[in-house]
Amino acid sequence: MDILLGMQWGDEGKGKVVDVLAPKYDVVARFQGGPNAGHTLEFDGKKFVLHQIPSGVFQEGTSNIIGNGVVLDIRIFREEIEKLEESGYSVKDKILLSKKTHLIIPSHRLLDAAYEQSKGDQKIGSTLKGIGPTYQDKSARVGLRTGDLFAENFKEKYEALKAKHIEILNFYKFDFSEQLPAMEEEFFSAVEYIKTLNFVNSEYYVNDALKEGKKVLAEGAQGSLLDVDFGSYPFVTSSNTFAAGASTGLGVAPNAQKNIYGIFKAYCTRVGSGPFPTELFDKTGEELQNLGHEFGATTGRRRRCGWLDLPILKYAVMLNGATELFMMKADVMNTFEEISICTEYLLKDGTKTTEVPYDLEDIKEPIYTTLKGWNQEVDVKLPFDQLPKELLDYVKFIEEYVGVPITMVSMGPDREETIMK
Ligand code: 2SA
Ligand code: MG
Repeated sequence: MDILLGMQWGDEGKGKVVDVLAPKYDVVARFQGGPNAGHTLEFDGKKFVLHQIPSGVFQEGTSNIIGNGVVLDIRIFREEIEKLEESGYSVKDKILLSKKTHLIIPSHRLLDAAYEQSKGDQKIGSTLKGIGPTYQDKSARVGLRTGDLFAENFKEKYEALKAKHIEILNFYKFDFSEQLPAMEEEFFSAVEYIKTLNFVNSEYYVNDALKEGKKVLAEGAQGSLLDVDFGSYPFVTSSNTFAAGASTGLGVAPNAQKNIYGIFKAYCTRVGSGPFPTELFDKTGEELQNLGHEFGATTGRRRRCGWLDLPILKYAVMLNGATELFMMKADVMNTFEEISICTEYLLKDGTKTTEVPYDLEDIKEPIYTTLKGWNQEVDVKLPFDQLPKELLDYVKFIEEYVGVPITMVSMGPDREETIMK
């Protein structure tokens, strides 16, 4: 099994890469996260944002799995499927669901909002999709799974969980009376719809596929710095976003992993709160934001922007065992005369380090190396080794620092704007 992961704070361009790679795979599987993800795919002049549907869905003959490690909002899921079907893409039959996937119920979303509200200026900047509360219930062993939808007493189980949530909402004095009924109506209508989809024992399905020699791609969501264990805790999401998450989120043993593709942007972005060492608050930051159209694909929020951070990239390479890297959105810096890269941190105690510290807030400032920009439009039809010298120098500098080859450079959102080594 191969795994594709984000090496930064999400939004590295994973959707585009899966779409480019998908023709090589028989199975594409999501293993963590949920509707907080926004994977953007562009082809034939059309743009699609997938939140819960795996990005292999536009390929003929590909099975797309929602793994046990995912948290699923069936209302959003249904809407996504129906929208694609209406635009003429038959996707319903290409999707397979695990019965062990946890359900995001309407009150999970309300809890997400209540928790964020209670945090004041310590907000995580959650997408408010109910991700945290759903994983919380999973760990607390009170959650509901898609397999429960078929139980005769599903309504009872649902009401019991909702009652617990309402107690907490009342504790936080969170007013939910207006929103909840409409959300529930949609939810129960989606329940009937979801039951008509294809359910499988996905751990058997994926392992059997591997045994038969089929190619499986695990599609990560968010990024390594949002991982609940290794990210900038507590400003993280609630799942394991790094490579090991693909094992727990699909039931595939660690020794079955082969290629691990690490996706990173030629610069950095972060949406939501939390530390971001190379964040730029100047004109360059604004330029990256504008030229890169850096807005959240799920919430529309403005993404914070900054220079590429190599200690972080190297940390992500280590945690994930990345075997190759894909550099995305290099075209955004086509007009830059100079490009800075962070290679080290100066800590508040006066020492320097190339390691990611326990608390990113301990960093006083990043130390940069400045390289010459390529400062030109790049012909996307060029072979890799004929790319502008400064762009190749940028690639080489990163490769030497992190010790893993960059085998693809993306120079635009379209499938065609992809240069492979
Ligand atoms: P949550 O909703 O509980 O998982 O939020 C916790 C933190 O994780 C961040 N997070 C993300 N960061 C980048 N991209 C994500 N997906 C969307 C996208 C985000 C959007 O593709 O653009 O549209 O805003 C994503 N999902 C979660 C989040 O900002 C919190 O910091
Ligand atoms: Mg995204």
